[in-house]
Amino acid sequence: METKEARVLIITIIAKILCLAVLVHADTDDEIAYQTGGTETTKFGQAKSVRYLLYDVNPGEGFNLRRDVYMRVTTLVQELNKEEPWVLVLPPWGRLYHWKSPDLEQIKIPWSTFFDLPSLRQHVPVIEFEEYLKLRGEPVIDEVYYLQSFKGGWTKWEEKMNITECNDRTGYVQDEEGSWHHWFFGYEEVYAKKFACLSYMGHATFIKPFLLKNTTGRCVMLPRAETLIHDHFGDTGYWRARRSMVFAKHLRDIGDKFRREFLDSTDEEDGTVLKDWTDMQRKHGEALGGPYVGIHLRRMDYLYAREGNLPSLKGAAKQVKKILQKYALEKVFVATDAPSEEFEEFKSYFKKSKVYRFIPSKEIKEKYKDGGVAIIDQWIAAHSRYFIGSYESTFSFRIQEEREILGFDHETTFNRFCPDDNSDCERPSQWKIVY
Ligand code: GFB
Repeated sequence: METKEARVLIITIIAKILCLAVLVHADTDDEIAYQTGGTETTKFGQAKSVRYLLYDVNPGEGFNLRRDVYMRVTTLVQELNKEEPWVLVLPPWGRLYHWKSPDLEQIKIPWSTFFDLPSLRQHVPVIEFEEYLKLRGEPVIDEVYYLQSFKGGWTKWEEKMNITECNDRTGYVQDEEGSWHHWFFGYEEVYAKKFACLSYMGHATFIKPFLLKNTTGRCVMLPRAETLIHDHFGDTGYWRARRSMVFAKHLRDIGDKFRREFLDSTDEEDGTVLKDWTDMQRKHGEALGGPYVGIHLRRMDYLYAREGNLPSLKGAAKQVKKILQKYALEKVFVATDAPSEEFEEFKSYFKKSKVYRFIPSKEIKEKYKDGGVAIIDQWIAAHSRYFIGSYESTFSFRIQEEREILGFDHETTFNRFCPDDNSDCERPSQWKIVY
């Protein structure tokens, strides 16, 4: 090897080692390997102690809005990491209004049940709540800032925040020693050292200076994080966060098996082979999808929450039949929260075509709960040749996003069921993927 080349090689190796030393360092207390996500390269003069950000969402919100809140919080975590190392602590899943299956214990569910953690970590550093408790060695959250709107609402939108009295009952209770107690995802032993209400109007990253300058605790929690609004909706950062939310492999595998066995659908033939999300950039139309129409037929509480915007079961079947004919397809996959009688009624309107629904085994249900079964439904519906969703359902929106990631043509993705009396209803907004 020539001397010049050898020199270049040595310099490259040293540069790589230096780079790794900056990106990955062990915190002396926690021994946690820390790495920033995405393309950001964080520069710290000295290794600083890792701080933890934990959040929670209004108990009434459903699974798919919670996924959106996660994305907003990751934007904040990315910004914080430009100054000092922060790790996002993932709030355990549980007690969701829509998770009603009897005989299932649906609390303290880790994110790994639903999502692929290594994929999440390629965007921002995250750990499970139980990992945090282990690292910390004590069930403590240092500071809790309960986000709330400004009393009296607002007439002019402006970014502002202020520690104020709590507007409503928060459920946080202080004991004689001064510690604060709450549900804390079902972990009874967890307590907080400090609690305050923070009136807030602003984007997610507007709280960054407050966290950096006005808080000192190792772990800061922000309940009601849905108060933080997206910094930028639909931009590259939004889609990076969304793309990192890859479903857990065990759920994808179950969905893929169902596609293969009942819907003649495989990734190779359908053009939907999944790659590491950081390397995946499909053009619209590259994905063909399996030979079936996928629908999300939201029922239950939606029937009164979106009254007037949903079709009858017969009306929905009529709309599906049109698409089956247009695309020369014979199979329908139904993702739905409908009780079985409603599904049977819907099915009865099809004489020639085959209509399928994923029915989980006892084992799948016990292992992956209602949330896992819903994800399997989303996964199968997302791989269809043509998708029809329900009006303004975040469950349908997430399927549409999944299809954007997979590379489907818009025509086959941004569709919704129209009410019976308006067959020409407005199409859903088209939030197209950007890289
Ligand atoms: O996900 P989500 O916020 O969507 O809430 P919407 C709906 C929940 O119902 C899901 C179940 O997370 C599932 O647990 N669910 C809905 C389904 N559709 C399906 C399906 O096709 N298959 C399976 N397996 N489960 C909003 C809620 O729901 O609707 C609000 O977020 C409120 O809290 C409003 O209830 C009326 O955006 O559709």
